[in-house]
Amino acid sequence: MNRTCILIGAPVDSGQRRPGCLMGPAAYRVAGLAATLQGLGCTVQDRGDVAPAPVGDVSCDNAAVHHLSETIGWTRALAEAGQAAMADGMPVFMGGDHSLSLGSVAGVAAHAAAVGRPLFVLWLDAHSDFHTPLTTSSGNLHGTPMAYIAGRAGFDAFPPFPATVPESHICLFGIRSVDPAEGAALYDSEITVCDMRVLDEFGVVVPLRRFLDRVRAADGLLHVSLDVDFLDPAIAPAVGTTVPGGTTFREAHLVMELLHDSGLVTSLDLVELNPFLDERARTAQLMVDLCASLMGRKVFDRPTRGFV
Ligand code: EXY
Ligand code: MN
Ligand code: MN
Ligand code: MN
Repeated sequence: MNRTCILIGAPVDSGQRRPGCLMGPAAYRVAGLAATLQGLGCTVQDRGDVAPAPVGDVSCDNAAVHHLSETIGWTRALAEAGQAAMADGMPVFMGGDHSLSLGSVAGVAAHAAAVGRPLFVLWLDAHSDFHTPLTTSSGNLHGTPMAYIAGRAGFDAFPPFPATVPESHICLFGIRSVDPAEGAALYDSEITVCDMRVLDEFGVVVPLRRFLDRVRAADGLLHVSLDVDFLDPAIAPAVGTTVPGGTTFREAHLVMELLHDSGLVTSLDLVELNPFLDERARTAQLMVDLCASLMGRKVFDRPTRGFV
């Protein structure tokens, strides 16, 4: 795993209607994300907050969609920042709502294409985020990035996605809220869906290892998108789209620990933290601690002989 972390502030609030996600990057800084990663031996560069590129008026055929130009502006700016950061280390996008992944993954995909390596995406989320601007009824563009990344139609107003991620390279993990239009599109796709039913039945280890084996076999780059609502609301209340029945504290840490052990992760989104909804910063702190597990913090540095 690249030990140089490039922090990129993405105070994006345009992809949904409840204000507050724009405070996310500041909360991660106050919660000590940089110092935590440095304490684990990482080199950390904080490149500050990105600003959206100026975009004129644009429209789409769905009147429910709001803040389209602003979201396209973020997509452009974050794709550029992300592609540049990939050349220097592991970008960590501090959001910001999940519409930021329209840009972050576009930048990472452009880099992957330039270096000739396949890109894989692990989506840790309660939601599938598989709407297009034409199918969303909420009009909230944070529900669309997965469809953009997978090259679905309906994103004409957006910059063309640089290199579509094949569906067989995408894994949705932890999902438990899928709208009918998303479900129909997913049903006909080759995207791997590890919903909560799968995780209840098999735990997080087996399904995650299977996906990671595919990444390794293809010598792929791996982008991880961590939505706060992947976690159960009882441990992570600071998100506007809570869904009961999420992953527990230990399941989430175990996912991060397995990702660390794999050595495969090359970029990371931290999305949907709304510090205005937090309780004494416990969600922000948990997200920082999950990053620490991803970068190698261990409960105990046990000998490799195992536990028996
Ligand atoms: N599917 C719902 C919608 O499209 O409005 C909810 C989307 C929530 C998206 C959050 C970020 O994961
Ligand atoms: Mn606004
Ligand atoms: Mn999401
Ligand atoms: Mn979500």
